[in-house]
Amino acid sequence: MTLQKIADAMVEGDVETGKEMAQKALDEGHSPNQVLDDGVLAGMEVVGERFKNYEMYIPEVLSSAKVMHEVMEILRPKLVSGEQASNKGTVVLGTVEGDMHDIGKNLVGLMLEGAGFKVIDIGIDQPAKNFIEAVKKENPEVVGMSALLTTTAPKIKEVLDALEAEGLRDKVKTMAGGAVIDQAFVDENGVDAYGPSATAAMEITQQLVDEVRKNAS
Ligand code: B12
Repeated sequence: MTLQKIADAMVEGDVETGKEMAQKALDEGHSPNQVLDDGVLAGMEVVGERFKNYEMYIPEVLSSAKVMHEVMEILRPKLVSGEQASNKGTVVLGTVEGDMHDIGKNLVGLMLEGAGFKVIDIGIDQPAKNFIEAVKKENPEVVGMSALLTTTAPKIKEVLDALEAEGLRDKVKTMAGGAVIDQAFVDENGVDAYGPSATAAMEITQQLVDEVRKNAS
């Protein structure tokens, strides 16, 4: 089945097959979301498991990430539809300091853009001061933080503390996600919302934007 072949190509780090099968899946009538969920993310799940069990190592995982990137280039125009409503809300999005993982963050950004939000992606390995700078410059309703390592999760709290210190904590809502983040972490650290997936991020962002706008009016 074509979607399975995309997942296999992800695991094998086979860019050409990945791209070919993604195009074929779309031609066969699979929706871009199906290709994403049952092809790309299904493949990434296997990669994650194998990495955890030392059956795959960093260079191989990077090859899988490359396949994902290339397939996403095919899906991007289809996921980011015409629904670009500039007034829907702005999100500053970044991976916290010391953390280089960006696949999940990029996916969240892509889906949010697709849903019509303006996304300011400040990138990976971003210290709290860079989040603050972006908030001052872009005046977003929402700040989204990604962390995938036990060692970098505490950096989320640093961003929150910096927002507080700068008197910005009441002006924005915050959300966080990534492999080591869960509802308990978010509750304990005072983040406004936990985003388990890019799909969830779309709904959460809408709720947070609504809350900020309600409080401001
Ligand atoms: C790919 C990967 C890498 C790649 C990253 C490539 C890249 N460009 O991102 C490479 C090979 C570079 C890498 C390096 C390392 N990694 Co790594 N990596 C992974 C892996 C296999 C997959 C992550 C991924 O991309 N998943 C796919 C995406 C789509 O899912 P996601 O990230 O979870 O994102 C989704 C949700 O979480 C959510 N989300 C994510 N962010 C946000 C943000 C917001 C605001 C919201 C709302 C939602 C949200 O939505 C996303 C989309 O649905 C994970 C395994 C895992 N289970 O996560 C390990 C993993 C995260 N890595 C791990 C480790 C240990 C490392 C290294 C330390 C390894 C080493 N010894 O050097 C280094 C650290 C480098 C650094 N300083 O950051 C561990 C972390 C363990 C821990 N508890 O700390 C994991 C869990 C693997 C494991 N089980 O051991 N890694």
